[in-house]
Amino acid sequence: MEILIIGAGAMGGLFAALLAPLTRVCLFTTNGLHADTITAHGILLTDLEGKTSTTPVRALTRPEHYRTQADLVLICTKAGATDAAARTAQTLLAADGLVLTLQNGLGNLERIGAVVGPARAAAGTTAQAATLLAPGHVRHAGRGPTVLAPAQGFPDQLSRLEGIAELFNRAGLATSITGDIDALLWSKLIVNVGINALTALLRVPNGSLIQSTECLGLMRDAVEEALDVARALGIALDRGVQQERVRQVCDQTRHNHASMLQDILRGRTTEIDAINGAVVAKGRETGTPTPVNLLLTRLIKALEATAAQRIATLSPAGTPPLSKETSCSTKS
Ligand code: KPL
Repeated sequence: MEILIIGAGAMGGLFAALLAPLTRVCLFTTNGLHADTITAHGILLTDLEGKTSTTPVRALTRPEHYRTQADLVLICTKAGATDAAARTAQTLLAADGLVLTLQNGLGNLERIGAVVGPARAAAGTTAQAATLLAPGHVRHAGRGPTVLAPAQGFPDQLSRLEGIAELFNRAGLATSITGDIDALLWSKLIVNVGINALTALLRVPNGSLIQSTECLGLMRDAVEEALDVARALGIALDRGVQQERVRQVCDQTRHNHASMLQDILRGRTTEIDAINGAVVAKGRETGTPTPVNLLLTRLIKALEATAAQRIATLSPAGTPPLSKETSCSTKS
């Protein structure tokens, strides 16, 4: 199987390093430094036991340098790069090939399907945890299940997904298949709704969210709203099970810095629109109130907008006096 992985971040790098010994794998990234480092030195993987190994993988930054056609395009980019990744996939995918998104958030599958054709786009979720330590250097931070699902209305994708799942399993990526794509994507969304924005705003690891009643309450409220929206859309998810799952993920990934926190710390645009913002948008469509998710979305957008002015520490001379332009006066 000829696999093209788009996105050379932590997850793209992990899948590439584990799949490349079994089949032909090429990485596509728009980041020249990442591509050059991977082409020159391969992917350096620090495994769960702390041992390192290097896997040779070809990396490209330009679609025209891919001289073959992919049977599978795996999209592992941030949600903000989905449209560009779908356009790249469209030019490099074999006629009978499949694009599989493993991205966070809602809307990726639809956007990819709009470019490559809905019959050629499927989705999955993964609970593998990985951190990008440096260009081409990935730390495998935790094992978790990967689940794949055919897109609604395209059950014939199933046989190809079975072949992909078999390959992933041989690579040590425990993978199964479900027929319920909505429940799959929403139950992953709900985890991200509860954890990502709050950890980014509070600048804490995932585990901190379950250590105070204040955090637990905010997390529960955001998740409860997302469950209201899922119910309004006819997606059957058990409230108790979902709430408990978010709590468990916080516990199991207690030292992890969620991807949105990492984006904020790197001054990057986050996936807020595809996560809490998507809950707000679907809430509007279904007439379901989502005030907590709206506030979280607005706060993250405000964080993004003020990244350059962030105050990290109190200046040694103390707080500077307000200048005339910045001081506020109240006139009666
Ligand atoms: O998917 C994640 C993310 O960081 O995006 C979780 C599950 C919250 C793990 O950190």
